Amino acid sequence: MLRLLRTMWTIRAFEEKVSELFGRREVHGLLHLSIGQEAVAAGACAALRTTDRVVSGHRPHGHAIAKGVDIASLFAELAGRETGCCRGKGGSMHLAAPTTGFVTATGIVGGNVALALGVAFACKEREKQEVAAVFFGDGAGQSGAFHESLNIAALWKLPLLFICENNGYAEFTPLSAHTPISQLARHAETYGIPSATVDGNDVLAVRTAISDAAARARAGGGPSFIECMTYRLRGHYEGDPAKYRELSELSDWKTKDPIRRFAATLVKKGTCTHEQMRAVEAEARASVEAAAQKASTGAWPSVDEVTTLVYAG
Ligand SMILES: Cc1ncc(C[n+]2csc(CCOP(=O)(O)OP(=O)(O)O)c2C)c(N)n1
Repeated sequence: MLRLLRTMWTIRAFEEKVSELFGRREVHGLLHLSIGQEAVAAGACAALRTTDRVVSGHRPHGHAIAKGVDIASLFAELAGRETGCCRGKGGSMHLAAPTTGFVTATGIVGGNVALALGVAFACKEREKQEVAAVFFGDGAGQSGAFHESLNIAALWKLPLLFICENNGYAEFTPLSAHTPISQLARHAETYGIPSATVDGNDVLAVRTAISDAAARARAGGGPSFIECMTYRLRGHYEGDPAKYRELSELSDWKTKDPIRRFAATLVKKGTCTHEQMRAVEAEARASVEAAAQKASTGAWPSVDEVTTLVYAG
């Protein structure tokens, strides 16, 4: 329980620090924070093994942290330093750390689902009971790649977990304006894929749903679709004034903050004390500060680096 809480606090502290560094122009590029959605990343990755593979999208920090990617290498990546997990060439939307099982993130909305299909195919071919999981938003659910991937994953019984973070918006467009389907999990039914819609702000509900899906995939049962209902407490990108949503909606979701809610439940149940809760938050914040400090001393890439590992068509 404390580990789940620590993961969520680490993600929150990391993104708050990133926001601060962005304000100081020490972190560059377009930033999409997942503050408010931490329970999905923490709950899902807690149900996966190190050898399982994760693919993420344009809002990937939480998924990378929960999958065990070194935080200092993430800070360095966002700052464009050579010590970054992609030598500073990927930035926020293109993180990768394959040794942790975090295969990649990509800014191509929906494209990540098709990439994960390939990863799941490789997992099946290797016959080591590994599973692949892909995180995507409700907006990605309207892409052709998403539907093609559901079809092939079902047809070939691939060990792929479709994890939809339904936060009610695609950029500035509410769900009701981009699809007539209110629950994306219903798409899974069409392809005969088992699905569940869970409270994405309840870390234990997410973990249980992903554990069940992963067990099914390992046993040869093919893909599953888990829709996690959640909300981003920040704008679509850092700096987004978010005028497209009511303040009352935001304040309502703040009362469902996944971290504070989980901490309160643990104290209420007597699983831990208020002091232990505060200590977990303090430890997470200290580790994030130390990682940011370490990253800030990383070397900048040499000029030669500019042309390595870069493909231009
Ligand atoms: C193929 C493609 N089309 C459009 C965009 C621009 N874009 C970036 S984020 C986004 C919305 C994604 O919404 P959703 O999938 O719900 O994820 P969320 O931002 O809510 O996490 C869009 C359309 C893109 N990056 N890639």
